[in-house]
Amino acid sequence: MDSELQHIADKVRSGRRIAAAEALALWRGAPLWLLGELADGRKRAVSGDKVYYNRNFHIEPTNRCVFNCRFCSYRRPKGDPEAWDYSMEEIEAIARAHAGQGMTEVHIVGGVHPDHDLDYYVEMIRRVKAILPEATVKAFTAIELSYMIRRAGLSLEEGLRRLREAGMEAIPGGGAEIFDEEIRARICPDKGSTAEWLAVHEAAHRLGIKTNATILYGHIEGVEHRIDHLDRLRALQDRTGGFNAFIPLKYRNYGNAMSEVGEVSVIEDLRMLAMSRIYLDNIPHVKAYWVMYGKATTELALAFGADDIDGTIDDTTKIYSMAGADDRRPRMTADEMRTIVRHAGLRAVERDTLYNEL
Ligand code: V47
Repeated sequence: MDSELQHIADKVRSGRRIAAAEALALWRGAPLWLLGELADGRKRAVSGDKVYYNRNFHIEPTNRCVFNCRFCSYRRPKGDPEAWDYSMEEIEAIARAHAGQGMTEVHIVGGVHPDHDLDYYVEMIRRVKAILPEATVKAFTAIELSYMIRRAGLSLEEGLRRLREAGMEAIPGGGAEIFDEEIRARICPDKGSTAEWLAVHEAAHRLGIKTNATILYGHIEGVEHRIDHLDRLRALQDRTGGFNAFIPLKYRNYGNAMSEVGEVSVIEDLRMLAMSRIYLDNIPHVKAYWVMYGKATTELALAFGADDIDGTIDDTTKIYSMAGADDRRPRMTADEMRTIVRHAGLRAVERDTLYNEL
């Protein structure tokens, strides 16, 4: 191994922060086993031999959306046979179908609907929370939030406060895609901007609302854009400390306007996961979202820095099945999740949304 790589590896092993240029050198020069060793070391320093999972389900109120992201396989225009737009009663019925089953989290995200206002979303959260008072509502991507709050003519803080009063206790990491403005303009030209995404999370953190972060990788971006994305998250986390988890999302190419772009390999997935753990020294959890990787790759991911595999899902999200994920009806029991963790030689721990151990 050359001396530059050796020096960077030693820095990571001793828990020191690496710079963006060092991360690029590591990415370009390090074999997979080295990234795995370094990421596993960082993971163990944070969470030992634990791997977290939770009991959750999703509500996706609509796949109509004012934005038209080229990577999205999910959006449908009004009137399309595959478009859905649930009424408040249908949303309540989904919540009711999951009551009394030990669910600790309801994850609500969907398209950015053209007609609904902030009051509608406040009411939605209130009704879901009334049915599942024991579950944490983790709701709306920063893009949805920015749109609904701006439309209401409120500041981000005012809007987030209203949603929190209704029962929104955490914010998921979607909508981040890729922060580099040029690449973002090519894959989702009309979507809410990088600055908007970061501003919503910063405002939430100021109010004490914990959030997650994602990256959409493996399309037309380069490694330097991935590192830049991680770097902007690390800088925000230095200021606020409000991110709980980072979730690298692999671009899937089925049924969207960028289908000619291939999908990256499992090796690339593991390198991305490891680099996320190594670079994000201030975000405690790195999630291998099993719905996106599939179960086999999720097991592998646990040797590359991930300490979380997300939840039971119960076939309630279509984002990935519509984009080509192997699992068309994603669902796992808590026992299956524990088995995956055991296969990786680690210890499964059930958590709630805020990583309290249950
Ligand atoms: O923002 C959309 C991604 C995200 C595709 O916070 C695609 O705990 C790949 O953010 N190929 C939404 N990805 C999902 C998400 C998420 C999932 C699980 C847990 C959490 C959390 C957050 O899905 C979107 C976008 O980046 N996405 N289309 C696609 N074709």
